[in-house]
Amino acid sequence: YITKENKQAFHYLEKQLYRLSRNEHVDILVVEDTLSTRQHICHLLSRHKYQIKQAKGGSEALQILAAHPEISVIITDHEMPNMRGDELCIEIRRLYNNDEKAIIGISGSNSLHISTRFLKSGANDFLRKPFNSEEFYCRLSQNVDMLEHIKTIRLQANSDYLTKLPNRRHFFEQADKQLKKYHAADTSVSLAMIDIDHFKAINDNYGHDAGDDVLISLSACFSDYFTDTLIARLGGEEFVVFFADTPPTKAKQQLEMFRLHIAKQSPELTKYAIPFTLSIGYQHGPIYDIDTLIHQADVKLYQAKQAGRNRVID
Ligand code: GH3
Ligand code: MG
Ligand code: MG
Ligand code: MG
Ligand code: MG
Repeated sequence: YITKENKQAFHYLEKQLYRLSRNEHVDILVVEDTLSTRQHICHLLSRHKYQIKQAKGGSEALQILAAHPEISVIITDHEMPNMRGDELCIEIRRLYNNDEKAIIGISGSNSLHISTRFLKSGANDFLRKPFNSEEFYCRLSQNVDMLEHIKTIRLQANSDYLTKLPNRRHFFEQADKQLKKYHAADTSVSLAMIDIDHFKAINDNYGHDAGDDVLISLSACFSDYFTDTLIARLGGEEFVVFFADTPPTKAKQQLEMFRLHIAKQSPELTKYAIPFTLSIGYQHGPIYDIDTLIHQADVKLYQAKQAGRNRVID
């Protein structure tokens, strides 16, 4: 029978197994000038299935980091010719935030100040050489866990839970950036507001779950019709498509094809075979203020509703 102890052991094993399969996608850079130490660390890393890159010094490390953005953890020695470990930390922190890369300093020096120096320079953790391999693995995986948590939280903060589309927050942040970029390049942008027709009636007739399914099914269709766009669920049954650098004729054509596809295929797309249609308001620039762009597209959307729904107004 299952005791509390072997339940705990099982849980621990499960976690270890998860980490081993995860580590195959974790890229680590080892910066160490002493060959034997470098080989030892790489050996430990490969036993836990991490992906490994190596550098003999700071400048080589920076080159490798620039060429391999997938590297998420840097393990660096302190005493190295040309650049010390703490100097490398400062340089890495100038270029990369600590929510995207973790740094673990290592040193064989007896000085009590090395760990402080590392931490003050932007390192997340420190190990004194020679180190216990279990401690090495623990500190490393805790740092990888931390980066993973940040990634998950960021993704959750930016996506809509129901449809998995980018959410309102993500949309406004990104649209603002893109507007600035395209304004600078003097390229005109455009935007479409998309609203499901009589959605309240769908909820009333088929139930809230069926309504949810309509939202999910519709959301899954966007990527088939729009490329190079920023798509988001703004709220309720309202979606936005931001076209950067798409000529208006092409954008309108894509919207019209999307509207037609939904009008024709919606019963096949949804779990409960629910027919539904879309009203779309399209506004073309040059407008480089997101609120104004949305407001203008909203006016067109309102016109589409007034004109009988299931149409694009530009
Ligand atoms: P119109 O054609 O004028 O747009 O009419 P409508 O019924 O689509 O618009 P209205 O704004 O009256 O109703 C929108 C409905 O969407 C009301 C709200 O309960 C429903 N709704 C909003 N968010 C969700 C959701 O996440 N799931 C479901 N199932 N319904 C939602
Ligand atoms: Mg050294
Ligand atoms: Mg409405
Ligand atoms: Mg609606
Ligand atoms: Mg609405």
